[in-house]
Amino acid sequence: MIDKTSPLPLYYQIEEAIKQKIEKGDWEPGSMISSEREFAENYEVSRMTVRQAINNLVNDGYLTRSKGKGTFVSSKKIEQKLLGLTSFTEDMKSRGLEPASKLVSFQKIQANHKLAKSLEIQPSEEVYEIKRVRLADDVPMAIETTFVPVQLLDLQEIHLKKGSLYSHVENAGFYIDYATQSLEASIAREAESEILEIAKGAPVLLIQRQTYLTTGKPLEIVHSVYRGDRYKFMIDMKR
Ligand code: 16G
Repeated sequence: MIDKTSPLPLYYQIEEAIKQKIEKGDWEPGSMISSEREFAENYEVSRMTVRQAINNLVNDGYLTRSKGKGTFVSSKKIEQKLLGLTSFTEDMKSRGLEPASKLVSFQKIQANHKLAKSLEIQPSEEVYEIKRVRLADDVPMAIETTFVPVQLLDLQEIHLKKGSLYSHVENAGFYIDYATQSLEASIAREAESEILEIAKGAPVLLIQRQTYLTTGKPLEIVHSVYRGDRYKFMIDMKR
């Protein structure tokens, strides 16, 4: 309940009360929450105060606003451990979610200097450029642009539309060894927000991965844009 004599701001107390209901599971993901007016009446505060609490919870990913419909409890974020080197297909399956890909474009391009250096090939050698939207249970999670040297293996649309790139690579007799990866915060640009079905300017995570085979050769360079409201990356640390 709200304590009006507390030094804690009212909006913060409301925010915490709503957060608790979501975290305890009293309010299920996907359910619609009361209107600002109803909250204001229940808590006997102004609508401005309620709005501030709700805005913060939307920004933190606990709630999602749907234009003309209302405000809903968000789905739980996918927690991804940054430990094993796994594929999107494996990650989703291990959570009981159905992975899928929309192949946006697939072409052979000539590597520019930077790409050639990272993939350890000669500049102007060909690379596959693969743009995919990755979905879990039909919900878009990430946009991925992958570069793979053409001389390494044969890739066809079919391998990318239905299957997993990593499975294809392994079925072709390669062993994937390790990767280096970076993560940084950003905001969704217009085109990205449309594909990911989020608001323009919503938080996203930019992830870059460079993966190596056991032969020591680079397999891929991947630039991805992950939805900030659906993903949480976890790292275990030991002192
Ligand atoms: C993940 C990897 C990506 C890899 C893809 C293969 C991250 C940030 N990226 O999305 O580098 O190419 O899996 O997925 O985790 P697939 O085998 O399902 O096609």
